[in-house]
Amino acid sequence: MQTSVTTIERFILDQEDRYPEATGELSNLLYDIALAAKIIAAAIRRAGLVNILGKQGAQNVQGEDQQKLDVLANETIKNCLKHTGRVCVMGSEEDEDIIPVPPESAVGKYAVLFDPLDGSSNLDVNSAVGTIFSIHRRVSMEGRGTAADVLQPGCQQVSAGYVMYGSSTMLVYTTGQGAHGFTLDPTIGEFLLSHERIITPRVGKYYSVNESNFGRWDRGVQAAVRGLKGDIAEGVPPKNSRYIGSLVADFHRNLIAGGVFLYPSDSKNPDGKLRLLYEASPMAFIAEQAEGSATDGMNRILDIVPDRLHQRTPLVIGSREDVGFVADTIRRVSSSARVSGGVTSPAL
Ligand code: P6P
Repeated sequence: MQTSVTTIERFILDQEDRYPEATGELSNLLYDIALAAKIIAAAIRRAGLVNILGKQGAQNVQGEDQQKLDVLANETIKNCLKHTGRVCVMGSEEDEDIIPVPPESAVGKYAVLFDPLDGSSNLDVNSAVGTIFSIHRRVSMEGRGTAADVLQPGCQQVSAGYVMYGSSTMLVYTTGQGAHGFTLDPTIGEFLLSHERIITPRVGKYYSVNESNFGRWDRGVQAAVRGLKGDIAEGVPPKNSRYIGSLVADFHRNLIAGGVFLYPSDSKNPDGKLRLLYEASPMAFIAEQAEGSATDGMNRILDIVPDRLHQRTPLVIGSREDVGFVADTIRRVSSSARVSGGVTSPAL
């Protein structure tokens, strides 16, 4: 039980003190993001009362119906970051192109990518939604940031995190010194340390996947999911199914309790549905910092070199041994198909 009271600001400063060369810019950038999270949380908490639920009446770059809160969250994050002088460029799920820093603002050394409100289709049914962010150090030498500053592999992230707007509002982040969770105390408007150095169980209780896609998966994925629930001899001890349809909520439950989340590629989404830069990569950084792991089914997410801002990827993430089981099963089925000259395409 946490007894001492540590705000996220104090925690970030204490972590920064370990690096004499730290300038404080990253710490201040994390404060900026925490501020945006408080503003978004307040809007979500009263959304049902001020007619802010529902569709914006427009579609985002992904072709998805924008919720009013999607737009609010996106604008809030941009407005909290663009004038600080800590950012050189931003990328958002809601914006087709990279977002330059306004000409009147100073330019900083960080590139920030974010999914401002992931799972927002759950808002109208009061289910958990989240914000996901990823921070890179710029690679361009001067001036306004460029696409190169955001198109970096996940292993180059300097920080990543998410905010879960659930029964309580939690912010979980890492700067490569472990994954740490803070719970918002709305009575004082502070994120307080509640989960220091999160370690996810090596074997999880849950598996999380949208099984309605089963017929569209290749045979390796089908075998892996059947193995996770104990349907096949080569399986693992059967796990319980939990799937909310909100990446942040499904990931957070599995991070704390142990489990594996899968969004595989399928015949409808051949590259997977989730986005690499502002969903898979930041969550993979956190998972690995919590002694878990994250792959695209076979390969480490953090090693993938992106070439497009909204690039998608299959994702298998969570408890290390469960993620490994999925990869081993996919390899086993693929190799036996090669030997028999069979196919691994969807069985149906
Ligand atoms: P499906 C939400 O739209 C999202 O991007 C993730 O938060 C979530 O994990 C996934 O899509 C759910 O997708 O196809 O199962 O509804």
